[in-house]
Amino acid sequence: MGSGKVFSAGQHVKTNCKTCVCGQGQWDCKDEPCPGKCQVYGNGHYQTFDSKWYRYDGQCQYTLVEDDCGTRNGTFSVRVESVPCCDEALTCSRSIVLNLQGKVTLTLSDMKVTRRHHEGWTLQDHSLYSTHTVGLYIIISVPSRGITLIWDKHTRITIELHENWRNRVCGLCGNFDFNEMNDLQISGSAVVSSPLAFGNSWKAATPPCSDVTKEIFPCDRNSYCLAWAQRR
Ligand SMILES: [Ca+2]
Repeated sequence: MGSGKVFSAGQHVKTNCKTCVCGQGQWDCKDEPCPGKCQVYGNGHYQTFDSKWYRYDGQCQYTLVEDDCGTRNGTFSVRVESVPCCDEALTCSRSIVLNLQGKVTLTLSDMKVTRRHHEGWTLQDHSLYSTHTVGLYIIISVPSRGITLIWDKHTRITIELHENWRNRVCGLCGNFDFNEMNDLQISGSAVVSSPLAFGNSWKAATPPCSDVTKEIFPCDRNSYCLAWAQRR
């Protein structure tokens, strides 16, 4: 594969969403669906599934991604909330709430995962998700739904979705339709707006919480806090 490494026949390699098998001195490659990846880190830096970058620094709970999108028959949602620190203008960590089919709620906060099972939870549902610690990260996998959450136990959260979710999700992570131009769509509307109006529209209904009215750049504030927040 051009890396100078020697592979033996039958060996598999995955690269750029292709799976290649070594056979008879050449590679036989098949395209595999590329998962979508959305991430949030630091003081509200976002990259959507369609690779749109923007900044939105709100202190409420927001929908990062869901498949309800106004249909009232959603099967999962991921909500995030910044946990402020220091002079209260910077984000120290994020608390993340994953709801699966209304059956279980997993809350990632204080460097750990807590779970709450709801009515309708059965023993068979235990295989719905798995939780692993890999190095500094906690990884939640929901293989049957093609959903993976990777959390660094502080501010960085990455969500990976199988390509089957293409154009079937919404939230701060965008709609995953491979077009970054339409990612900042206001909740419940087709209007594309500024990061401020867009971010505010994805605020969770409860508890009550104010809109962000102006963008705050952390460098304007306390330089000690900025350095501290970046280390986290
Ligand atoms: Ca899009």
